[in-house]
Amino acid sequence: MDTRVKPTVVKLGGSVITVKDEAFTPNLPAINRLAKEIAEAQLDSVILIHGGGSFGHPVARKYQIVEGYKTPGQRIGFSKTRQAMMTLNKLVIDAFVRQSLPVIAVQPSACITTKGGRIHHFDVTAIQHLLRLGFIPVLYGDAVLDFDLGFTILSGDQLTAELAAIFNAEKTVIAVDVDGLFTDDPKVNPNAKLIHQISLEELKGLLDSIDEAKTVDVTKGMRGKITELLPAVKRGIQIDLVNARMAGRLYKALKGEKVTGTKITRG
Ligand code: IP8
Repeated sequence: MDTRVKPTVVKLGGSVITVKDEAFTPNLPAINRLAKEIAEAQLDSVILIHGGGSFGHPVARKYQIVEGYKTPGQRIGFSKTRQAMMTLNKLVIDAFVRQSLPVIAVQPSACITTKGGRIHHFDVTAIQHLLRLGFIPVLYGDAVLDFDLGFTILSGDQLTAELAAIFNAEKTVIAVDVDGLFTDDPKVNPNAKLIHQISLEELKGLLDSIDEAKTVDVTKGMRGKITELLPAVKRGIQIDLVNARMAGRLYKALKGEKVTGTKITRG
């Protein structure tokens, strides 16, 4: 039990672990492969977070959970959003246990309260204790209680940045369904180039030009993702964006090997 080990924070994007445009459809081969890649990386300390994909987002959108409590009819939507996330979380947990990784689900809505959509109170006692014992805490974007809004949606990305900062992460790897950040939208502009490395300053300039994902995400696609991650970068935590649809990229990023992707650094 070594309390000095800095954890690696890994976020598995919902677009990787689910089939994004088919409601409640997990991408089980991807979940199993990613569990295997993380197991093979043999890291000393890991915190895992996953997104909502086609589980959390469609339900949250239908009941307008991110906007907060307005009508009693939304309450069942809050329950269903939480239930959808627990269902997806169970699939993730099952896959990791099959790889003999000691994962423990930590329910974000039970230890986090937000204020105006931002994390306000976060009881990390259990996560701290789990890490000390060598477990892998697994959290996820969730429907949470909010001091101002009644309730809202906490994105896995805000949670990732917060955990990386609180636990002073060794590094943070974000597994997405694209190769990384591009100079322009590669689907529209064939001359768009992958940015291999970018500093905080350069990133701020680029942010305005990043197109919002045209998907059912209630937590705002790529621009939202990067904006959420900025506080961790500001604290000097390196962020690696890799395409986890491609076998082996997450593994390489975890091991610090040369890999196609975008490295975001403070300096
Ligand atoms: O997919 C949001 O988490 P994200 C999860 O990381 C829900 O943005 C409940 C929609």
